[in-house]
Amino acid sequence: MVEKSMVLIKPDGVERNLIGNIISCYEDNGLKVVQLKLMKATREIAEKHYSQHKGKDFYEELITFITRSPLCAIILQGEDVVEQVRRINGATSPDDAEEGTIRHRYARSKTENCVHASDTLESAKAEINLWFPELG
Ligand code: 3AN
Repeated sequence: MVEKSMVLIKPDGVERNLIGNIISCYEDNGLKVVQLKLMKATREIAEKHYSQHKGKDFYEELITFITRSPLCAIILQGEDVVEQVRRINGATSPDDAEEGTIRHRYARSKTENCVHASDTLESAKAEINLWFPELG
């Protein structure tokens, strides 16, 4: 089924001029960019996005990181897009990410790992509403 997923190229990826390379990884796998914008996340949106991590020891570091400079919010569309994007991104930590994945190539740590992607279709819908409220 053709579905949509939400991707963030995080501040580290934008700062290091990796937007083009990262988007190519998705497009080369047949996924289509259907929405894209550069924006600086407010603390409010960052806290909503990472609400399931509130209270964890890395939470403040994560919020500071994701709000420090502009990120690129993208909606990708394609067959089994949620699963595909997570495979293309690779594991959260660059030490665990499989060769050929975005995080294996570009991530520097568990926090500065270049990309975020929705983990289920349900979270994709919620994240699209959060990051692209103007589409509602
Ligand atoms: P993923 O983005 O691979 O789905 P999640 O949802 O478990 O990973 O975690 C969300 C984000 O929180 C990760 N992308 C990463 O930036 C950060 N994170 C997760 N675990 C850690 C950790 N142990 N230390 C630092 N940051 C973490």
